[in-house]
Amino acid sequence: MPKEVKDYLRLLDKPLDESEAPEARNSALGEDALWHVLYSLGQDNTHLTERKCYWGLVLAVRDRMLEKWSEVQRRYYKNDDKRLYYLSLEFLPGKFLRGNLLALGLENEAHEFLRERGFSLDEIIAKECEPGLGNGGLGRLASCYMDSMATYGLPAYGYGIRYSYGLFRQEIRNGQQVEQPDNWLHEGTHWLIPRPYKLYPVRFYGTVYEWLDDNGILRHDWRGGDLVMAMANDVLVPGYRNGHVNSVRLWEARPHKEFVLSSFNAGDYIGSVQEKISDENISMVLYPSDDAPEGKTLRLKQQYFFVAATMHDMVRRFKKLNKPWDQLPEKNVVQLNETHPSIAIPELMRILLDEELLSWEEAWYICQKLFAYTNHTVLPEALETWTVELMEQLLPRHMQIIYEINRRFLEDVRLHFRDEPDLPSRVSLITAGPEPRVRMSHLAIVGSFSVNGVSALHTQILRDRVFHDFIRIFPDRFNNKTNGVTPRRWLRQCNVPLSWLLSEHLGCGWVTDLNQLEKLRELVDVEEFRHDWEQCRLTNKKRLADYIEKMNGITVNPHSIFDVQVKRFHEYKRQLLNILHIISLYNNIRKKPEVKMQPCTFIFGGKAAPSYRMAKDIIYLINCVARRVNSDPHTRNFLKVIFLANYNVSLAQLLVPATDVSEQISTAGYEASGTGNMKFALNGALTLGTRDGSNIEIAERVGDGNIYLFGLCEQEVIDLRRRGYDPWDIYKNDSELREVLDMINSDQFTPGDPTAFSSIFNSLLSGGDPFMILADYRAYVEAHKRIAHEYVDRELWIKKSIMNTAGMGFFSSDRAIKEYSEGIWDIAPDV
Ligand code: NBG
Repeated sequence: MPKEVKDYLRLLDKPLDESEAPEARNSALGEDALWHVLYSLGQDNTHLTERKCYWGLVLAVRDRMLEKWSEVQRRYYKNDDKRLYYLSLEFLPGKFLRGNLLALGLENEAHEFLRERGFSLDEIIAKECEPGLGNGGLGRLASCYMDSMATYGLPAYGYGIRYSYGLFRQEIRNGQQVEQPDNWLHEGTHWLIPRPYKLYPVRFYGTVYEWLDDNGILRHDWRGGDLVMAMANDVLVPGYRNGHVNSVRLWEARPHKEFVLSSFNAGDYIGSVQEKISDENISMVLYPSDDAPEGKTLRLKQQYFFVAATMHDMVRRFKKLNKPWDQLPEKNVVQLNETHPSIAIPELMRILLDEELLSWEEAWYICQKLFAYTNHTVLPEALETWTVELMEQLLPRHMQIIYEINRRFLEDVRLHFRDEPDLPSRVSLITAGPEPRVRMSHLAIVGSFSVNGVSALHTQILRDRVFHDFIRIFPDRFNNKTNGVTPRRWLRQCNVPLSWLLSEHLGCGWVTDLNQLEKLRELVDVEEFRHDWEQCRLTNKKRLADYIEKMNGITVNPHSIFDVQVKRFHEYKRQLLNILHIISLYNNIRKKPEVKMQPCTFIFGGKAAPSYRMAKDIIYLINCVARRVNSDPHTRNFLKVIFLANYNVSLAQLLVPATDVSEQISTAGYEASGTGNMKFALNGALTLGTRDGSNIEIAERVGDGNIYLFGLCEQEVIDLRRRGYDPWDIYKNDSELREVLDMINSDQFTPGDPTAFSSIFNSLLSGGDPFMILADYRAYVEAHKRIAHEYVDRELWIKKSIMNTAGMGFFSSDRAIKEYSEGIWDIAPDV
């Protein structure tokens, strides 16, 4: 293909494979879109606007997915497939239109339809709104997994909550984070299919009554309290070019009674509407905390609300089959994404015991064969617990069941571990003390047949430390499933230039078989290929530079190193380490202006939980440093610091393909896996990382020479802490670092306000530096020096970049989902 044509297509962002023949259908996509503008939207379709075209297209695409979806559902019943229920309180699907067009092979047609009417697909997609129904890694992982399940053809359903407000929209005002509501449904969305007839009651509070059945067995009946209705909304998830469509069912809270008639009659109009408002509150808003639970009643209500509706749905489908109950786990498996949905275990027990009148033994046998639990964090403060008092109030029957599960479990433990009198209290589902709490992770472990971690190191830490006692009790229950990311969104969709280049040389198979990227190793020595590789990267960097110019009003040099750290703000992720190093770079340039430095653009993005003071202070520090550095005429040709507001999936899609250096610098032992690291390396960025989470596995696959690992490993972090770690020693001995810290502890970055960052300074020194930032500082600086040195050698750098992409096949979510389905779920594709 002549070069000019290639470049032209790159710019146009046109579809890359000619095999994209749309599925046979009588009418064209554009015709259907026009039809929908008139008949579904009820608008004149002779005068088209961008908005009308968008929604018309959405409905036409949806039609095609629905046809496949209903076929697939019928097949599940006909083939009597075992089904997977993936329960997650968070999903972060990103924008829908492009991904769905790509999966169905309709991108070309949509493009033409819009072009003929004077609109552009890219521009329309830029305006599409993104549902932020998750906080970060956990929610995005759930969406990558839904994509892979559909592409693999698994009989699977996602389940979650249709929050009216997703994670807050972040604005930066005077350098500080300001949270704004994310009203993503303000204009409605046709990607959600409401099912007003799929409506289940969910109970809260109330009283448990006891009665004796015909066999003299004590039975329980939970009655009274408040009822809320759960209404289904389905989002369709198409597989990639395989005619398979699954769905994610998101529950929306609806008032049980539209109006409470008695108060209405008494003239209390507001009072009667009040009840409606508080019922709907349950699905109103996503809790904005990542890696830290929010111990509020409403959060527990959300958890039970969605779990109760989901178990109801599963039982309803199972009952249609007329099979005995012991077949429930043969025909279904439930994956709990973190402990958030673990109330499902006592809820299913309640259904089987109280409604289906099974014996405890039968019910427990079923549960233990049905549930599997994924743990995503080792932070002690993030392990979820609820007070017994709240549970007893809100879910009295479930609390009784948890007591009974615990009683039987501890009896067993005492029997098998007679010489360890402390063990029962350590593994108990309920803590001792004046305010006893239910440990949700213990409930999830005891009630599941599988417990998995999300990277090799993380699973090892679960075994050695966090759940050590349980390993001995349930030796076969624990396993690892290293996370993965979908190549459809994280390469094919977000990096069109590189996708072109890959398909030209390797064919299109890599999109569903990422191991084919291995073949890139044969191309590293081909000069023309390296040249094209670099051109692709430059195209992406220019696109990002344009965005930065537009959003932040700052010009950045696309030939500078784009060094990116985007993720939630958390002390353990150590954005602070990054900014400390930037300040010292700044000092060096000012002191030695004669030394020519490789220009560098440091880019940050991410949200802090609104109540996490320290994380917000760090955002403020970065912005204050940015303001100073970017406006300093001595340094601004060499150093730029950019904070991009409102980091989300769409912004990640722009950043990932334009990044040279991916910062993955958590304190070793703290990041369960990370998935951002995978997206960057897949797109040819080089990782600067600690030996933490899946960084270790990335290094194994891309090769030690193609990644910059630095700092203490997990064991060294523990050892140093045990030996006694004093950050003051480092402060005293490292003059460069001391200067940086003293600047933070003065008004250098906040003229007139010398105490703005004293909390940060204090935490790093008198606070003992809990995340070992100073301990890793020197090693981090040295790694950066190596990077600046090697980046200049373009041939070397591009080879390393190619070797990164080549080695990332393993980190496809397709691989992860295959491992889950073979190793845990025991389900097979139905395609
Ligand atoms: C996060 C971890 C990440 C991991 C994702 C997905 C939570 C509770 N955990 O390291 O911090 O990549 O889960 O597994 O959000």
